[in-house]
Amino acid sequence: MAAEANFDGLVGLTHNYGGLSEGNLASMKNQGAVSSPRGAALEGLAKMKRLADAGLVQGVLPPHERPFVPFLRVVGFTGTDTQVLERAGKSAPVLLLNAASASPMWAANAATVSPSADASDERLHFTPANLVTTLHRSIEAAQTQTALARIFPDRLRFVTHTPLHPQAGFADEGAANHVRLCAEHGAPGVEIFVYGREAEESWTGRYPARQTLQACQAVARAHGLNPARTVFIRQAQAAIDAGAFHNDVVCVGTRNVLFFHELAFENKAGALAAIRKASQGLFEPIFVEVAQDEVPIADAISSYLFNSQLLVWPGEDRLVLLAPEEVRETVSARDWCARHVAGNGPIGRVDFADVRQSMRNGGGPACLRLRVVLTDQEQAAVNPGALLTDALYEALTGWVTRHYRETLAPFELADPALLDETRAALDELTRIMGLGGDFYPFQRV
Ligand code: SUG
Repeated sequence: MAAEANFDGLVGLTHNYGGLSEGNLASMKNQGAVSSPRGAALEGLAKMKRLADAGLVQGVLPPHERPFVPFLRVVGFTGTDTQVLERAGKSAPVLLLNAASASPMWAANAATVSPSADASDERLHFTPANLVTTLHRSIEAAQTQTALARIFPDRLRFVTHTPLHPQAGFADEGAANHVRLCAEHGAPGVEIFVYGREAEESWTGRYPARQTLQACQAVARAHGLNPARTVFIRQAQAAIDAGAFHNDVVCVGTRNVLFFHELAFENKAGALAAIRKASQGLFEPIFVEVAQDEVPIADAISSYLFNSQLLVWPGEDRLVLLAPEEVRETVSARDWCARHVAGNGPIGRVDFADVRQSMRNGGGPACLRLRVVLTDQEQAAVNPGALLTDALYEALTGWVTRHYRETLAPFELADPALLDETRAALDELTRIMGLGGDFYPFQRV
């Protein structure tokens, strides 16, 4: 047996609105707003707990060390850690914002994952995303690689690759641009990689295209995927221009169901034909397309209808869509959901999660999780400290309540007390989750 586990990024202590992501409309709009790190972390934990309580396998990916002083040293700041922080805060506040983002919370960008059923060596493969398009996210890959290697330690079953070469031609944003369809999670599937541009092309879009075809091909090669079961699809430039900075803002799929907006792909007919062809003999794909007339792309992007978790829910025949609260508040998206559920479509229920703190940075329920299909044996080989039990949930909510600030304004990121608070908290977290006392760079000096 195999199950699709969701590993959610635990929101870090520096969660803030830095306005760092060009083309991510929510991030741009909320720049400078006061955030609630504690509220954000508790919202995320509540979502994890809901899935665990329903009987789904739920994992946790730890936050990264932020503000990340080693990055500030690389860009020329010197002195004690406190001095580095103060100097950066005074003379280069934007660099400090980049060093302090809690962006690793969006675990869909942590890595691309291929289940063992798809890989030629029958191991489960992870390629941490290099995230080179944005400065603040390009800092993530090394720690993500460490985290995956600690959480999935068994070398006979799991492979954590080195991130792709960190250059624009290999720009990679991980599972946010990757969809896997299959008959059952444990059966061989079709892996769909969605890219915005090619490495050599001169990009003329309004906003950056964060994923290249060449990055997708490199990941598929490294994972040993069957070329006949692998599809590369180009994202529509119109979608990126409208604010779909990742494909998962306009598309999500699970099992044999692909749920997407009419304007998601550059050549829709070609994309669907390629998926049909790659699925032959494995399963019949079901396409649930939402027309521009029903939900205009601007509504899809502001509500994050497609950035929902599409789940095989224990005890239910049809799929469950766990959508952000904002879908309920957007008439076109809400009405579409009501019509679909009332019909015979593959989605039988739409439920809502309040992840507003994350949404204000452009991160919906689906951004917050990395899906990992695990066979029973693989699940037994996962570091148990990273799997959400009632006890871990209690420990983490207590830890958040003790250590996280209620509010945080971007100018407060230079506060030396914040650095001490984050380090004390993360040090304790490595014990709670059994990650080892040398998990974070600050623990190794
Ligand atoms: O990469 N926001 C993230 C949101 C990631 C959403 N993930 C998926 N779609 N899978 C990003 O743009 C904003 C940070 C700031 O502005 O402070 C940010 O990084």
